Amino acid sequence: MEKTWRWFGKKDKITLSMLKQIGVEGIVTALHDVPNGEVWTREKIRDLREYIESYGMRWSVVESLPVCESIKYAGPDRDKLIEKYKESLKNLSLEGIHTICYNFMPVLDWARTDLAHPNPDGTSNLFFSHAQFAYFDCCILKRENAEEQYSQEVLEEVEKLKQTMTPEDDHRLVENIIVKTQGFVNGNISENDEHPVELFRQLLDLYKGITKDQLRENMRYFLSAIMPTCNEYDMYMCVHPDDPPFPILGLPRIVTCDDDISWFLKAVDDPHNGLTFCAGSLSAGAHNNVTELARKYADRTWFVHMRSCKVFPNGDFTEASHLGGRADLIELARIFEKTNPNLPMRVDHGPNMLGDLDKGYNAGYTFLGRMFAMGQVQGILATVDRELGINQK
Ligand code: DNO
Repeated sequence: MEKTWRWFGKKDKITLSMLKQIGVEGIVTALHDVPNGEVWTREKIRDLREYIESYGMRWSVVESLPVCESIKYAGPDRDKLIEKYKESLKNLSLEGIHTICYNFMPVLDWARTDLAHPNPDGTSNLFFSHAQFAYFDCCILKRENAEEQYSQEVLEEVEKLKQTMTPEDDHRLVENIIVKTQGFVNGNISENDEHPVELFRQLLDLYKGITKDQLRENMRYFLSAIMPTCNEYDMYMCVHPDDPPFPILGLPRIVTCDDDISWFLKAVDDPHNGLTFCAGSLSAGAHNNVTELARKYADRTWFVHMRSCKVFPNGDFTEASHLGGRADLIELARIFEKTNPNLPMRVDHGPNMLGDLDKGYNAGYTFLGRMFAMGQVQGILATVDRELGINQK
């Protein structure tokens, strides 16, 4: 696979010359300064592409070309926004970029409750706790009837949290769930918003009463509308699985498991409609057999996130070592190398280690942690390639 790295543009503290030194071949990025829903112009795309190329790398994948909420909940302006999306796709193609990662998660792109959950070895990882999330939902957000969605065990944990959480803890939880994990991925809420919880409530209201079937239908509508453009300009759309891969906040999630993946691939049965195989997101659900999913969907996968999660008996999960957890990254490397040794791959997140936390990197996107993971994955790939008789680049 092509060794790529998510880079957040010229303002990223991690520079392209640093990445060149650690074996990165391709860059995964987006026009982070263009507001959601606006057309990406050829000039802006070209400027960034040429900058990346001046460091001897290529712009391999766009992550993400954001799909506006209004397209997801079928707002009155969705057709207008879809036209703009098509325009951006066309401009990217004319600049030689053909792989587009996006997601169809309502409101919240990805969710974690703890961004520095300590490991025994002194590193820390991103973590998701059902009890903390339920506490956020029921006691901070105060979503109507939220309690109905949680098990008795989780609600008992929430009661305990009510006794122990300080205002500072509440603040940190809000930051973790709706600010720090969202802003930098072109989310709806940024560090500059003064009332993130209020804003978040308004966003959730947009989806009031939406069912899984309706959300699926909205995804089918979007994909069908852009497919002629994807065909004409050879654009490979790859949806990112929902992270975590189960419903949260009373909202449906539609890219969480075998049945969901099979549904959206068939709903618009065109090779340009494909998957980002995020082993991290998929392995966070105990219902997923990640290796089987990779075997089944490798031929419609256009981008891979090599990451693994450990799931605890109560469903909480932590981001594991790239050599551990539920996703067997060695077997996944075999499957994807056999299917297409040029498939772009990134290690996704890495642990916080050796001072990463003091640097203020985006949550999950550390330098040393990701570099360490990248070294491990490079080793896996070199071994698998030797096994398969594939020449290393
Ligand atoms: C988080 C990421 C997501 C992902 C988007 C793709 O680290 O996996 O933000 O980039 O959902 O649209």
